[in-house]
Amino acid sequence: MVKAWIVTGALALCCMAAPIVKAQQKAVDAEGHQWWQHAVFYEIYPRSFADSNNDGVGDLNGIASKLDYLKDLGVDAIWITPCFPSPQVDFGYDVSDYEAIDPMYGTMKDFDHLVSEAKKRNIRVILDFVVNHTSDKHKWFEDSKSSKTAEHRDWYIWRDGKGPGQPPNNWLSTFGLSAWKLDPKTNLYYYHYFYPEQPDLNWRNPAVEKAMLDVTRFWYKRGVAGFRLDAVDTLFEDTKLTDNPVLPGTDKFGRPNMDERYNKKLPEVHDVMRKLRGAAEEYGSVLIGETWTSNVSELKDYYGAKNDELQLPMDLMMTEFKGLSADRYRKHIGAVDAAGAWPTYVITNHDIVRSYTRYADGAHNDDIAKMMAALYLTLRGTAVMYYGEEIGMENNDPKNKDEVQDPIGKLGWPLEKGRDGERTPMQWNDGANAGFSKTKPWLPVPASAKTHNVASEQKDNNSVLSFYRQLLALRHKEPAHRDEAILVVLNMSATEQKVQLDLSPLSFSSPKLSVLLTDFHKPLAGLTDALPMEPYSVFIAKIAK
Ligand code: TEU
Repeated sequence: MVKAWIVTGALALCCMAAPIVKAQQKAVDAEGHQWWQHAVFYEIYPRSFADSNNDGVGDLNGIASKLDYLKDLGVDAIWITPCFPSPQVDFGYDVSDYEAIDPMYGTMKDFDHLVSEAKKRNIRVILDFVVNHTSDKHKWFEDSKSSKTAEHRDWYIWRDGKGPGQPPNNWLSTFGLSAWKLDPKTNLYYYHYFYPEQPDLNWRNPAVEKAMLDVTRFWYKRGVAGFRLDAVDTLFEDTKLTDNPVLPGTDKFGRPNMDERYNKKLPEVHDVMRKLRGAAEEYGSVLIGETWTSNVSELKDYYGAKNDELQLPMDLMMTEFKGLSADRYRKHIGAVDAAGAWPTYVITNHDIVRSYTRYADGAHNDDIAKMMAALYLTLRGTAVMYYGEEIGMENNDPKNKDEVQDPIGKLGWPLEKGRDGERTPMQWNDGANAGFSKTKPWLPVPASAKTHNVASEQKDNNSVLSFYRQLLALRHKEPAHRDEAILVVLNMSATEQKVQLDLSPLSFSSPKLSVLLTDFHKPLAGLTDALPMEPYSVFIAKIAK
């Protein structure tokens, strides 16, 4: 029976590693926590959140118009994925100017307005910093490719091919092509880990480092509270260009699998993290990392040996778990917690199938969504939500190749359908285009928008949205400091489970429980006997000794 349970308790029973506290980072509680440790971050994909000018694509004024909704939901900070000028090959992750706003999203004035309106509601704004590559239309790259002696030539990775028609080595782009593209102007190849329109910057060049650190300062001065750093593990490549070992099998693009040992996760990444942290510290800012790691030890490295790298490297490992196994989650969370740093939990984002769709069993979908919310939003650590999770938005994958927008979906169809499905418009109401826009949106809304949308769910006390709001309110109200503990019991199974609450191993011999939140369909009779946990349900109580 116990196997079906995850009992995550006691936010306060563990101690955390002390973060570095610099002059500008003010503690917000007696335990020395910073604001970002208590915070819930909310990721916004600006193309898809709210369309104020009805052109089918979301924008900054759209986001500003929804700040009251976000405040009411209980969000402390928004992370906006790239809203800078971009040819939009990778929907903004191909930046052609780091210090401006793409006109499709508005103006710098709109951005300043968003930051100041957010501030009035005590919501911080985090931007997305694409550190590994620029767009091929960035002026740095345009100059770089113009000649072998151009000022910016060495800002990117240029190499000779091995021979006629042969790239410098066997490295592959994660987006389905070779990682090298021959540029006819100078007859040399440039390296791109992502699309060919996203040439990798040469971070071994101090001029690149300086320019990029200055970009962060530009935004900190405008009131940005920090950055989410994109794809940090791809920053460096082996200078000898050693071929990657080929592994058995093929990937979803039909290419040989590779051990990306020579072009990913090189130790130099950590030097850059330290430098970015140095600049962040000048402004009391926070750095969140897109840190894809294979294990907890790798994740731990991103905090820095002296806590001098990322404050919030995202634990993305849970997003790769298949199915719901209490045992697996319990072990993982235990290991992350035991590592001693401050965890950052995530269950989905704009690159990953929506959590609602990933966990749905067809019979308990909303209950599962609430149960997963209770999991990652009550753990000791920071949580990063993805827009629409709070209303149980599901993936809406393209039905055929012609509908696909994300280039990897076109390249890899049908094994790789691309990421359109998890990027569809936010569902505000049950009207046309889910209330996102008066025009046909850039991606279609699913039929489930009729039931899963903000307006309908606000009226329903049992909706996923109502549960998220209560959960976030609780999170803010009940920090579970040193002498307190909160018990969180989750049933990760499809059958009812009875739990004998024996908290003596946690040194609560005769605990008094006061119920804070449940999502039971039947009222709870009392707490005298074993706790009857309905399928995929949540029970949260305060424990007093
Ligand atoms: O993603 C980095 C990354 O390697 C993956 O998440 C990748 O997008 C996914 O495996 C493809 O299926 C970041 C951004 O989050 C992503 O949206 C960008 O496309 C990518 O960097 C390039 O900037």
